[in-house]
Amino acid sequence: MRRAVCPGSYDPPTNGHLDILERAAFLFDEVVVAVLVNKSKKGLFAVEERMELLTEAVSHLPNVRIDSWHGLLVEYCSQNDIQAIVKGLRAVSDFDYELQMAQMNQQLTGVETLFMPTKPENSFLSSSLVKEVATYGGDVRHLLSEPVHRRLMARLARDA
Ligand code: COD
Repeated sequence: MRRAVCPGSYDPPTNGHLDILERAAFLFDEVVVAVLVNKSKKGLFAVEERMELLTEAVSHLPNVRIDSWHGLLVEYCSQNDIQAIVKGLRAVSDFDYELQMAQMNQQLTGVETLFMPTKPENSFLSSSLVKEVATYGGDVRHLLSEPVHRRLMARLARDA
């Protein structure tokens, strides 16, 4: 079985993430979406909440499941018999950081990373910018699934 992982913070999942997950699901027998902790980012949603949002967002993809992990990504791959890491690339700035991680991960256990170019309409889209724009009252409805948008608005209203 060809199994891949799409790791990320997913805080929250955007339409850019979802596009990569759909395309990975087409290429692999099974795709695991792993919510990991990026220590350089402060989270808005708890890991469990992000998993709920992702579960709803990929309900139309039968070969995709959601998981979480606190630790090294390569360790997760080894423990779950995962042969490939799939990452979305938006711009050259993504590439610098992602290449470094891909090479480190390859060097650690031999696991390969495959890069998938984002669709042009999603190339500016990040969870961080969506949160920032929404915090200042900007409309981000078209950048998120309806349930994610609803939960984001509720969370920002609660924290205001
Ligand atoms: N279009 C296409 N792809 C996108 C878009 C978009 N609009 N937005 C994001 N993506 C891609 C990102 O490029 C990334 O590949 C993935 O989706 C997830 O993005 P984020 O922002 O949700 O997640 P990140 O970048 O914070 O995730 C980083 C990890 C958590 C994966 C990383 O820190 C990690 O592997 N941590 C675990 C600890 C570890 O193993 N560290 C050593 C690394 S060498």
